[in-house]
Formats: sequence, structure tokens, C-alpha cells
Amino acid sequence: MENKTFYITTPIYYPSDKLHIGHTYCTVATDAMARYKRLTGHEVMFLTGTDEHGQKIENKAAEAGVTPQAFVDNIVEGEKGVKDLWKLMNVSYDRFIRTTDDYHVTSVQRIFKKMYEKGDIYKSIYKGKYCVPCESFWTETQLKDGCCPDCGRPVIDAEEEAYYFRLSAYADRVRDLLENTDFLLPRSRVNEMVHNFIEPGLEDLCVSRTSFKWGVPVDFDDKHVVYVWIDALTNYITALGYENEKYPESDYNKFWPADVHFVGKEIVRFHSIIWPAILMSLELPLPKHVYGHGWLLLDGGKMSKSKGNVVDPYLLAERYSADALRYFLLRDFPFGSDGNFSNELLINRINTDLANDIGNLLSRTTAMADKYFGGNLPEEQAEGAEDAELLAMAGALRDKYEAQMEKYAFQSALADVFAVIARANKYIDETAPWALAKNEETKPRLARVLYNLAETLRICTVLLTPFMPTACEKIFDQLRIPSSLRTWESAASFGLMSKTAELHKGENLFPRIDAAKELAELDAIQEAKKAAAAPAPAPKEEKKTEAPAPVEITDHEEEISFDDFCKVEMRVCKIVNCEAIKESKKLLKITAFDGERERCIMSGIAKWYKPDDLMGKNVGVVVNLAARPMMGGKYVSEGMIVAADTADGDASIAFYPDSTVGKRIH
Ligand code: ME8
Repeated sequence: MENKTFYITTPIYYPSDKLHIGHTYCTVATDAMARYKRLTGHEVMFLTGTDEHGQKIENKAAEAGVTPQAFVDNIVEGEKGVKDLWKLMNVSYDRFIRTTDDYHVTSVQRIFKKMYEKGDIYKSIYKGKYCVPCESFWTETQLKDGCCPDCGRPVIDAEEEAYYFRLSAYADRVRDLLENTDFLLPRSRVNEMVHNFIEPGLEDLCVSRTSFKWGVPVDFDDKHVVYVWIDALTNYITALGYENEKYPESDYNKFWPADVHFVGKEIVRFHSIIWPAILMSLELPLPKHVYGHGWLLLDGGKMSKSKGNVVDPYLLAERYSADALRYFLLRDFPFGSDGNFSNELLINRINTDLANDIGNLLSRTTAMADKYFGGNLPEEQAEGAEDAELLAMAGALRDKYEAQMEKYAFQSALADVFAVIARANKYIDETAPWALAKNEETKPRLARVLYNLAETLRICTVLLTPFMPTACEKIFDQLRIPSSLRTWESAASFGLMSKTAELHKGENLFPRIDAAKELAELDAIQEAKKAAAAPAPAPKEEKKTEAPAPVEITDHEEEISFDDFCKVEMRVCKIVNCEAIKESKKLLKITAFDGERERCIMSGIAKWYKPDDLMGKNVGVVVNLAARPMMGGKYVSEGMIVAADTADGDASIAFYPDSTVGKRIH
């Protein structure tokens, strides 16, 4: 078993915005693969990270009024940033590389120089479309209606000095690699690469820029920064210590070449053409595989922030658990192809596979063991005719699963496991344990039925661990499985558990979801986000000529200036959760979505409104009150709901339509 290593990577993501479900999809697939390889006894290096340089980030930071470094620090390390997301999703990466890490910058400079000294990088002239006010070069395809995509102004043809990588020199070797090896997977992607990029003739690649500063400086010519791909792709070796002192050379020797790079299909070109060519230039071994996975689509199109249709993995994982989301992503969509994401699919999958199939199997098995045997199966057990098929299927499962996992066919591997789970549920119907329990003579048969169910669950749970690590631990615990029987080796054989197994019913791991209610809530949240992403309506022109109508000031009102009034920010917020709290009869704890984020509001309206009266309603909220700790700091209230005092001493809250969520109230 020693010396088996496995090196797997995700793309390094751009921290130009919060990551969405697409990034999560690739990362959890990589995590499942890494966990599977650890389970099978490999020493795994799982690398992920962020690709932090470039003009886009520089521009975004400028818009936000912060330095590029502060901007990326916030998205990567800040609250609900990239690292928080991977923690929430239970992603077991071994290393996280940021291209702004000093050691990476050093390596990139050394690599660039090496390639330059070899003659594979040379200085030339870059020609492109230039926006003078933005000082930005654009390619033809980046232009919007022929104009600068950032400011919409016309562009001019312009030139700048740039370094180029002699990609053309490697065309034949790359073609051979693509056509005659299994380097690029799935195989269907090979033709596209060859036809679209190799056959028309590979052009040399521009690898430096002088028009922006946010990048790795070329150390022998510092008006240039390294442009995109030499900086980004080399992360896969710099994170192993190549050309830097951060990690020992032994890491590189142990893990390079990578076993597989998982990447989305839109960057297959860079990973299957440019990356091997860079490595050839550096005279380094090539990764064994690049796997180009498909996209998650929404309504048939790609998700995009500007369309307001990105799916937020935080929201879904917090609502349904990271395990359920991980399982759904890898069970519903074939890894190599595109798939249409929908909340409905997610909820259906949770209800059918997790609540019904495995959830029921577990709770029926443990509940019957508790009820009929006090949780301890007796020694005396009797085999029966119904056993053979279940035992054969469960006994053969590990090898079938392995064959699929080795092809990165997560969907098929999971389908195989769930076929056995379905078979076990059918076995319960066939053997009717409740009937066996009625008669002392059939108790040994009952004991064996429960034993077989527990063993089937054990094997399935070992194989599901890479996909649902937390839930699987809990299943093992309910079945009192010792650690020696949670292993890959033990999953190959049926019947390893002691016959006098102890098992007890525990918490319901996958509660059924009320689909109609959840879908309505998720839709409402999505609508609110879309409304918030849409451009605000143009402000009404102020009527300067008419003086405002005089307002009568009654004695209990202190007059405030218009400027003071403008300081109060009221917005329509959607109540996504509302509950009574045990510490107070007056207060309700409300979670309200303000168009950008959810905030906690402690509101003293419990006397007039029950939680159900407010769920899903859109209400006016003062959102810029200083946050206020309440109940000794147990809760922090981040807003105040606007309510009217009615004549009879009641409170009345105005409700707004969905289209106004996130909008300001003036
Ligand atoms: O391309 N469906 O970063 P990026 C599935 N920095 N996967 C998706 C997806 C979707 N809708 N959207 C994104 C970059 N992804 C470069 C990579 S690597 C040396 C440099 C996933 O933030 C998918 O894996 O645009 C895709 O390739 C990656 O996120 C792109 O992330």
C-alpha cells in the first residue's frame, strides 16, 4: 500500500466576486475524488486556490475604492468568502494557493526567466483594441457593441510591447498528446481542441502586459507584468515547491506529475494545449490527465452575476446541509456533460434518495432492532431464501463502484450504491419483519434479516463517505460500526460485522422537505436578489420651484432636518424566517433578506403577530441602525421593522409586493 500517491487539483478561481454553485460543483467533485483516494489508501495532495491577478480584479477593486490586495483578501479570507465556503462544504483540501502568495510570485518570475533564457519567450508587439480613458486593452470578442465593455466608450486600434510564448513550436507534440494518449478526458473533448485550435495553426501566446500593474512583475523588465496563463497554470507546480523555498523539493518529487486536473470545459483549451506546452518548454513531466467537466446551467443558460441568476451555495447548504447539496450535485449531473440546475431537482433528490431511500432504510432497520431486540441482535439467526440476491448485490458493490470512480463517473457510482439501497428496502417488504416479530419461532429469521440490512448499510455507507462525510459518520455511529469496519477493505466483504451487532435508532438524518413551501421560499429569495441586481430606477427629478407643503409639527415631535431624515435608510426586506424565542414573550427573532444579505432582527411584536403571520412577508425595515446586542449578547439585532401604532393599541405592519424587496423606502 505504501508509495501510492494521488495529486488532484481544482482550477484556481477568480476572486472577482463571491463564488457560486458552479465553482462549488467542481470543488466538491474534486473533494469526493480526493476522499475516495484517501479511503483506498493513497497519500493524497488536493490543491485548490484563487487566481488573484489581472485587470478585472484591478478594475473591481478601483470601483470598490480599495486596493486590489484588500479586495481579494476580503473575497478569499473574509466572512462568507472562498475559504468559508469550502469549510461549510466540508472540502478537505490539503493546500490552498493564492497567486499573490510571495512564494508563487517568486516561482513565476523564475519560470518566466527560464523560458526567456531558453528562447521560448521573446519580446514583440501586441496589437489590440484600446480604451484610452480606461487605459485598457481588449480583444475583439471582449468588446460590447464594438465599444469598451467597461465604460461603453469607443476603442481605438493600438499596440503595446509584449512578451510572447512560442506556443507554435509545440503544436505537433501537443497534437500527438491529445490524439494519441488519454491525457484529455472525456475523450469527446479531444476533437474540439484539435479542430478548433490545432488545425487552424497554433499562434504564439501573449504572456505579458504593460497596460495594467496588478500582476507578477517581469523581474528583468519591470514595466511588464506576467499576463494570465503563465501566472495561473504554474500554480499546480509552485504549490509543490517548484522554483521556490516554501515547500521542500520532496513534495514536488512525490506528487508531480499530477494525476488529474479537474477543470470546467471553457478552460480545457488552456489546460490541454497551453499548459502541456509550458511544461514541455520547462522540460517537466506532463500531468496524467485533464478532465473537462460540464457546466451547470440555469434555464438552459450559463449563470452570471449580471443576470442575477447565480445560485448561492451558502443558502442551499445552510438550508439543506452540505452533505445533501454535495450528494445532489454529484448524483444528478453526469460529470462530463452540462446539466440544468433547479431547486426542484435538488429538493426531489433529497426527498427521494436521502429521506426515502437511505433515510428510511436506516431508521426502519435501527427502529426494528430497538423494538424487537432492545438494540442487540441475538446470536441465533436463520438464513432465508430472500437473502441471496441482496448479499450478492451488496458483496459485489465495491468493485462496481470502484470501476466507476476510476472513470470519474460519480453519477454512476452513486447510482450503483442506491440500487443496492433500493434492493434492501425491497428486501424489507419481501421478508416483512413485523410479521416475523409476532412469533418466537421466527425471531432468529428476524434477527438475520436485520443483520443483513445493517451489513448492507455498512457497505453502502463506506462507499458514500467521500460524498457525504458528515452524515456517513452519523450512520456508522447509529449502527455502532467499529472503525476497522469502516474501511475500504472491509467494504469488499459481506458479513464482517459481529452477528450480535448492536444498533440504535438515532436522529433522523435527512428529514423530508415540504417541496411546495420550500420552492416558494427559494423563489422569493431569488426574486429579491434579481430585483436587487437590477439597475435602480432613475431618480425622479426634484421639483425645485415648488416649496414643500408646510407640515404641522405637533408638540411631541421634535423637528429634524431633511439631511437627518436622509440618513435613515429604510428598505423592503423579505422575512425568510421568523420564530418565537424562549427568553422573551415580547420578541420575535426574524431573519430578513434585504436584497443583498440576510440580517437578524429582534422585533417586539410577538403580542400582535405570530411567526406564521410574518413568514414570507415583505416589510419595511430601518437597515442602518447600529447593530444592537440583546438578551445579554445572545442575539444581535440588525434592524427595526416599521409598524404603525393603531388607535386601539395594536401594531400593524404594512406588507409590500415581492417586486419591491431590496428597494429603498423614502
Ligand atoms: O477560469 N458550471 O476561474 P473562474 C460548472 N481563474 N462549473 C463552473 C460553472 C458552472 N456554471 N461556473 C464556474 C478561471 N465553474 C481561472 C482558472 S486555472 C489555472 C485558472 C467552475 O473563477 C469550473 O470548474 O472563472 C470552471 O472551469 C471554473 O469554475 C472557472 O472559475
